[in-house]
Amino acid sequence: MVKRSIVSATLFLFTIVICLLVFQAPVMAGKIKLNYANFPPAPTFPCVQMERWKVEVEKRTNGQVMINTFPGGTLLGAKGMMDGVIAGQADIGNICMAYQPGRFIVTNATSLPLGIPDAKTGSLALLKLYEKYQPQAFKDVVVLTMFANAPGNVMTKAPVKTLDDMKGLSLRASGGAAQILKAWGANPVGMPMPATVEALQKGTVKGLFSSLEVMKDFKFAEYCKYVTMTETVIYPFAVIMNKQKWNALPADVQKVMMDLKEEQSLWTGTYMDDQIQKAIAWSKEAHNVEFISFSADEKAKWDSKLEFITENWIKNANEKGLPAEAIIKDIKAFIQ
Ligand code: DTR
Repeated sequence: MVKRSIVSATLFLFTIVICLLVFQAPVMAGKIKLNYANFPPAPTFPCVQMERWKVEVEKRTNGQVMINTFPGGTLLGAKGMMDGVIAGQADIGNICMAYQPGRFIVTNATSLPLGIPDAKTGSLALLKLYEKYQPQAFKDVVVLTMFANAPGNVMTKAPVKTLDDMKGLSLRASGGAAQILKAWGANPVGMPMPATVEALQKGTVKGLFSSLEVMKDFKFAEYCKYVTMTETVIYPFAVIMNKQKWNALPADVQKVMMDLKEEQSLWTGTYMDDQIQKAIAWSKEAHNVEFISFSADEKAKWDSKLEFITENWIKNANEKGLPAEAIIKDIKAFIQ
């Protein structure tokens, strides 16, 4: 009887240990926990790439690292992201550099009207530029990857076919894009992307300027029945990590993250370009959106209005002691 009880108790304990090992293994193994902050809502491309990176890092470190993701500004918002990561409020964060044109002068050169054709090209050109010039703006963080959205287009409630149609039109734009809309005669209104839904509903803005995946991701196609294909400028993004947290990581974990740097950039650019195609098809089918393309003459007219932007950037960057012409030349070469 006593022998039977001992056997049962041993079996019971054995089962518990096995269950704990099987079900708790990832938790127990996840010795390093990192918080990753992001500013836009979960379904948008900056957050989709964040989830992909989390999965890859956890997998490639065999559960040694656990990443907790915070989309939608739940840990840090767009403007406070860089300083929040430097201060350690989040271990990792995603910044849109174009929201702070004066802070990231070198990398923001990729958001000049230089003819970057898509997100994949933009993402890799941006990363190459960063690697070559190692800008001072990033001296207090470690860059985990960089990527870009696709070129911006004008999404509106009423059709825009010529520069005359743009005159005085209130359009949402963020960061450096405001001067583009101004140069085209529109009235740029700055606001975060999520606030644009309400602004379109209330009529405070008559449209927006951004990459076209937002037609689907934010359902802007419900309000904007017209898209003018200006195909102008990308926005550069960076994923940055707190330096102390980085220094505390084991070398094998650091290697996993560094090996992912370019791969993640390429993955995100490719994902974004794909989303653009899906958003265009969905906007046409589900919401009957009309896409307006320019003749070569009309396109030249719109582009010529933007030439001063690159000229001003060169002047400003030269004054700051940066090799402005070389940076522009490099971006053009990277695009090729
Ligand atoms: N065009 C910029 C950046 C951007 C493009 N798509 C998204 C989605 C979510 C956040 C930012 C962006 C902008 O208009 O903010």
